[in-house]
Amino acid sequence: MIWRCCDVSYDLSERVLVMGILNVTPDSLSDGARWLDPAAAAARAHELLAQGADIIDLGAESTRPGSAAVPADEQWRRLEPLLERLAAERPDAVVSCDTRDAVVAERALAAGARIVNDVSALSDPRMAAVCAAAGAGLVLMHMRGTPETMQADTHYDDVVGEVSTHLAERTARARAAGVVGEAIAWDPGIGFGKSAEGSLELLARGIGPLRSASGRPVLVGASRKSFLARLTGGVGPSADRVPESLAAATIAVLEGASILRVHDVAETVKAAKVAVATRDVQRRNPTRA
Ligand code: HH2
Repeated sequence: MIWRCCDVSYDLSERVLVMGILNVTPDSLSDGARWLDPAAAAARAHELLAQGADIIDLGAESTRPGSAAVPADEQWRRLEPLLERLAAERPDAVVSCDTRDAVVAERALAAGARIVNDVSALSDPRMAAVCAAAGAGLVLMHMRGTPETMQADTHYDDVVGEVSTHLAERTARARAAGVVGEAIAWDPGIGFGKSAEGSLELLARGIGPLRSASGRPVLVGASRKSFLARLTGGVGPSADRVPESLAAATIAVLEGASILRVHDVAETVKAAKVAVATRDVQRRNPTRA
């Protein structure tokens, strides 16, 4: 299963990619306000790459529950100096831009990003054409509503089926605008308009069906999310959720995920190695009843 991201192609039949999160926002859930200075953000990107990140996911807009949209110009003001530095210092590094705005995606791709991570799965009508023109990788994530409204109703009769139907419809839209199938990855959108139970259900029994339904790699973003703390009684800061996040990453790989979007890269790289080796043994020798 190939994932095509501009001039980079990943064979994700067996390999798992670790995508390191770098939010240049004042208010992101876990790393808000830490990387507002472009020099500090670039140093963090270098650190994530040294820890084994395959991709750096740059976000300039928090999408935590209840958050308001950030204007495209403000997103770009935050992103531009960092993208410029990375293009100069590490042109080989694969950068993804976490944005819902086509104009931001377009500028980021022109500045060297190779992937667009769209948590709204094409809410901007120009987004698919922008990605198609650049040949960019495109992550289509499921969310019901917007970050501002998404937790108002988290009921689903069949969360896996509804996510799958929604992403299939958005994939058809992307393909109609010229995005090649090999550029697309699916993401169930853990925590986006989901109850803690819904997020757990997607992790536990959603990944395989989404991968089969799409024939595309599945990205999972469970890192430090609150549904994990609900399971462990954790009330502390999200940075304390590393063990929970590693457990979720391991489960995601065993369930068939190909891309892990995480804050704790060094730890996840190791956990993913164990999970991938385990999954390979399982694939070669399926358990007999
Ligand atoms: N989760 C967040 C942001 N972007 N993108 C994808 N594809 N999948 C996710 O699960 C996902 C995402 C939210 O996490 P974080 O970046 O830590 O927080 P914030 O939105 O507050 O910046």
